[in-house]
Amino acid sequence: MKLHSIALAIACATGAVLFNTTAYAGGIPGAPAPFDQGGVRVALVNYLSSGDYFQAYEAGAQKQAKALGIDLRIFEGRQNAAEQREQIEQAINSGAKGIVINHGLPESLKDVVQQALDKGIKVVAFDVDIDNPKVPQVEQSDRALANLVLTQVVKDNGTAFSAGYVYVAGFAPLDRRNEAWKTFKAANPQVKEKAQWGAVDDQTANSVANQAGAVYRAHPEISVVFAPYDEFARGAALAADEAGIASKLKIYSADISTSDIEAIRKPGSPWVATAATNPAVIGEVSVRAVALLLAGQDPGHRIEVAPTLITRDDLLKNEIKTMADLGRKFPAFRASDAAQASWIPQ
Ligand code: SR1
Repeated sequence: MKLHSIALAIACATGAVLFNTTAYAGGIPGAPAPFDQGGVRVALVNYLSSGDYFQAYEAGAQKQAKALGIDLRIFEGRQNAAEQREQIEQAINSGAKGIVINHGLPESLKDVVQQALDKGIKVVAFDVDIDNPKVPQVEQSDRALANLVLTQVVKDNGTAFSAGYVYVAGFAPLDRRNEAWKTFKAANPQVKEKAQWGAVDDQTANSVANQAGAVYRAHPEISVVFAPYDEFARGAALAADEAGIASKLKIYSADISTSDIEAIRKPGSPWVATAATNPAVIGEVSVRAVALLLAGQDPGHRIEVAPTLITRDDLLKNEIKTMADLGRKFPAFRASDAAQASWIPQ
């Protein structure tokens, strides 16, 4: 077996994907150590990898890593807390100087993260609260994100309606969005939540669609669905189409991707608004944050990227059909100045 095939076989067995870097493999002229030499090893350990959001996040992380001359090893997420712990241990033993943790269950990660920190490895967490002052937290201002889209809910539907809510507890961004939803309901007592459902698995949209079909049959009075994760919204919309009730329902979500844009733009789509950042930009920010730590610089403890509200009308009026079109209209979808420094190449 050739060396490349052996490396590939190991990567498949461990869930790791290896990428060679080229852009600044020999180091960035004028950058602080260790980036002046290049070849800095960093691991990205995911809890979830399926779905548009996480694929775009990984692509953004890879792009920024390449620009920094980082040798990024990506561990695929399989919604398995024990496996994610093992992957972090593998990252520690592989000589990684930095680790980015993307989602996960805090209780199963805190001690293994401490092991990494004790070995001098720098750690950044995206959307999982490691609760450690040494671990910067990247997030998308989730309460603001939920409030943006709930403001649109009121604009479109007023403050008296029957709602369905898609939620799964235990994921930091969903829990933060849930706080905003609870506050919203308390402030608007005529908003009646008739049903709550949800699933996060490797087929999230289909699982949510199956549940939503039963909910719509049991509660035909539901006119608004708050589904603050694009896979949730995709499932809620699929079930509405299948039940033939798309024209009576409005679905509000979080996140955006080219295929989400296509689904929202579809004639008669019940999915009418979302609040989102560009997940590729969040991946870039996460890698820059760990790079700053490695260079002895401070990215700050809370690194927030502000979301933008996008309505179906915005997409149609501005002929936005892809994420690239969205970036042309909204600069926040092109780049973020979070965790930036003059020596970091874009
Ligand atoms: C299961 S958690 C899903 C969320 O994680 C990211 O924050 C995305 O915004 C997505 O909505």
